[in-house]
Amino acid sequence: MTHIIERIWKKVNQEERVSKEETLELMNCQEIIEIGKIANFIKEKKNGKRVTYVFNRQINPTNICVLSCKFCDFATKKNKENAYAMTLEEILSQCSQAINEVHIVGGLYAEWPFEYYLNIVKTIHENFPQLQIKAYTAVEIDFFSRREHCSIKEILLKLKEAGLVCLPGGGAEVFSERVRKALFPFKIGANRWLEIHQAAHELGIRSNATLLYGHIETHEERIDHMQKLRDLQDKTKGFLSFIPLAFQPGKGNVTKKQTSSIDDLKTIAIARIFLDNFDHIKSYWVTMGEETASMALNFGADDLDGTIGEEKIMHAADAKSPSFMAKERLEALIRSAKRNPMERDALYNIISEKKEESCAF
Ligand code: V47
Repeated sequence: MTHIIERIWKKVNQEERVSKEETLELMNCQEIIEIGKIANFIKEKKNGKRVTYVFNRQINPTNICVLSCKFCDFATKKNKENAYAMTLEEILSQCSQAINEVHIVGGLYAEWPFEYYLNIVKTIHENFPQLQIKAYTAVEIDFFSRREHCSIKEILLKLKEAGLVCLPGGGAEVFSERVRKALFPFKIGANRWLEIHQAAHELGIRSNATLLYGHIETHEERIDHMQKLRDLQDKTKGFLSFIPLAFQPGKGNVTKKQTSSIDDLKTIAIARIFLDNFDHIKSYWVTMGEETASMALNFGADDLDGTIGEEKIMHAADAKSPSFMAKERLEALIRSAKRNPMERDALYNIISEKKEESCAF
């Protein structure tokens, strides 16, 4: 066992915080199984053998976007053949009583006033009051606030009143000015993203956080990103989960290479070790693929998102995974990792406990 693994085991056993420098050393260490064991130890201490999943539907109301981020194959312009903008009726037709969460995220469409984005939340909430609405990334919230000339707090309060329960974690990409300038120069940077999530937490709106990795970022930039999230979580305790998103190369404008399973598992495990104040680490099968996503449940992840309905963002970038998953398939993937599947809602409340054969692993 290398020195760094021994040091991390010691710290974890003594419930001491792991530093950025140690985490970087871990990221460069080849002992992937040992790293996984440490992460799994932490995961089991936090939430035992259970792995949650959500019966949800992703809705992307439009792909028309004022931004032109170099890495994004989903966004387009109004005059393009693939451009679409959904009516409220079309959006409603994607909702149903059966699901527990809708996850709404889309382009920044200049022709839609904030009122329309607000109405999406209001209309869903009025028609499906039991359905939890997770909507709009910090990038969209910033767009609304600038166009409406009102504060982030006012925008968030209106959305909350309309029925929004939490914010998704998108738009964070990687908190590096170097990467922002190269890949998404017109999108908000780290400080604004963090300011918006802090404002949400202060209003009692929980949120998630993502990291887009596997493009041009360095290991150090990945850890810096997690450090900023850990610092904010210390202040607010408002984050629900952390979701590493493996980059899908799509048209190949940024890189032609897909991350390896080893990199995916290491990133999940390191997130579990470093983000000691996050309750949940999500394994996102859309970007990692089913097999790696299931393996990640033994590398520190405690949640497998979700049934989804029809995933569009990663599939615009040619993701090889399916675009939706049946509940039964999700449960089977969780069981194949020798974990106990439990359905949750958007806020991670357990909906039903599936007490099948308990898993000794
Ligand atoms: O912000 C865009 C990313 C995000 C690509 O909060 C890409 O529960 C990989 O944030 N390859 C949107 N990623 C999706 C997102 C999300 C997903 C699942 C759950 C939650 C949650 C949030 O997708 C964007 C961007 O970082 N993205 N293009 C791509 N080619």
